[in-house]
Amino acid sequence: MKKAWWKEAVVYQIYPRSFMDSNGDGIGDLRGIISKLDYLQELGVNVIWLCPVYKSPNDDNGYDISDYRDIMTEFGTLADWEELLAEVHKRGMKLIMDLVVNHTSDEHPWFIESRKSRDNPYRDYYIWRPGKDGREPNNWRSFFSGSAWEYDETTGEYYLHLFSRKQPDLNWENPRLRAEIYEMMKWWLDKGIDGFRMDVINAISKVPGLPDAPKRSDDPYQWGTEYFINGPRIHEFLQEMKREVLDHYDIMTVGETPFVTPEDAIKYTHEETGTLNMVFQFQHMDVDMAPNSTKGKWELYPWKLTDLKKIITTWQKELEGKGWNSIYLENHDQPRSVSRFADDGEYRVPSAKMLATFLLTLQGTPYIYQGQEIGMTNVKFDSIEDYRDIETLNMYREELAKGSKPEEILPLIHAKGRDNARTPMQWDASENAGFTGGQPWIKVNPNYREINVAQALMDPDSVFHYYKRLIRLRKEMPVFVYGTYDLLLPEDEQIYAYTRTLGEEKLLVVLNFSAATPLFTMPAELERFSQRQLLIVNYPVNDEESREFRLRPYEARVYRF
Ligand code: TEU
Ligand code: CA
Repeated sequence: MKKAWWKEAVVYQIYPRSFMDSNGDGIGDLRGIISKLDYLQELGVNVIWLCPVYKSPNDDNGYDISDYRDIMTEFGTLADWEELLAEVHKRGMKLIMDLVVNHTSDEHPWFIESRKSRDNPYRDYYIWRPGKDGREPNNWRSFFSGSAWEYDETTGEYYLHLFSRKQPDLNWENPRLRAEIYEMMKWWLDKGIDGFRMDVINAISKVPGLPDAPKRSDDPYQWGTEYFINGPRIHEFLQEMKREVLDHYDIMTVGETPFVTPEDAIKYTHEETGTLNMVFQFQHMDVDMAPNSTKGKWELYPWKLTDLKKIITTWQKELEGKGWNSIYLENHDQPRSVSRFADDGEYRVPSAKMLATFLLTLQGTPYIYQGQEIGMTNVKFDSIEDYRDIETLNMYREELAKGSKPEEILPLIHAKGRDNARTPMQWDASENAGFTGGQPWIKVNPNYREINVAQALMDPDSVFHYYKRLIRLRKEMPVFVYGTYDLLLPEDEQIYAYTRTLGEEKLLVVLNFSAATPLFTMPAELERFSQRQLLIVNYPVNDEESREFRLRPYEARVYRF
């Protein structure tokens, strides 16, 4: 397997709006991030992924871009950004930027032109179609509820928007558009950034003709994913991007690619023939979604550890030696992992450490989402008034219109809503968690008095210090990065155990995903090793030498043989 800096990296994801506010307007900003770089350096991460900071009317918090070459006014200026990049590099860290090119804002100058007339030179930058029998051109559903088409009075046609109506999809069939995107990418790369995270990049090629999706539910609008996910020209477009842009820089790229299988992911990330270094897959994020459901993420479904193992193991084994995994348990679109996959109450601290162990001992590049390193949890606001996320608010309205009651919808939002991950970063126990001196744009999680960075830095047994130790181990021992993964105990519903092997070196990872105390027995196949060392554990131990022991709730151990 080839070595690469981006395989050895540990990435930290920043959602700027909620990270740190430097000027008291209640909104996180670039100077706020600069003030926390020492903290990130102490944690030991070496790449920062910055969610969009470009000019945006913020219909979808920066994922609706109105100027690709400028900074959102609320976040600061281009000069602040240049300083951020320099400060990141000064600390030996790297910076990757979000690249959102499936769509722009409807306030982008291209779209303002495009909607003016049917023969405007920018018309073909977007996807316009006439209506069909007085209705939308097809029955596709938007990710953010309702139709994926919006009627525009000026020219009497509809435009496609897979996300909000303020996020019109770009037309990648148009070579002039593609050339403009590549120029824009080079503009940022020439400033010295270290790569891109590419937003829904596998949705940019749509099936010509944009056919209706099969009717799978009573809804008037249906998921049309088979007509735009991994579409017919996707690899051609990415090969072109690679040739024109990516190949000319020493950078890392990660594609956000919903609905991909391992087979698809290998095509994207293959060491010889791929175009991206790695992708974000979503199969493990769907483990708590009912099979064949038409409801998408908005339902409660109890997940099973054996299902999670199957998914992760398939990805670990399928990509081995061919592509490269990215490993994540949460991000700005997902609930908090400690609430979702473990226990955010009595066992919050061991749970968060157990999940940290999982994240940092799989094969692939790990991504830590802001706040995960202190075990931040989901939030339960009582009223829809306190929510800000467009996906959540649109779903709420749609469900109300269908006759659901608020008390039926709120539990779904508490479990799955994107705002779970978007409450402000909890820096200390002072008002508003030290995030802002003003009124935060979204309420802080009321648990900030116990869960915050100041507390975590002071307590040597905190989740933060555990992450720090794990990150250091990963840096020191190549087996964490390059070792092959092999699953043990495939049928166990409580214990997730696996080995990692690189030459003569072997790790054994034992994770208790339950509040029970199951018995663990050292696998016979490891007995040939004369020496064994407990590298890290999230509880005090006095049975380091035992071949058999009871795991405590959410206990995690990593042994080296
Ligand atoms: O998300 C793309 C995506 O697939 C979403 O539908 C995701 O599955 C959903 O948010 C889960 O609830 C990316 C960004 O990460 C997201 O923040 C943006 O809203 C979206 O693209 C549009 O740019
Ligand atoms: Ca601010």
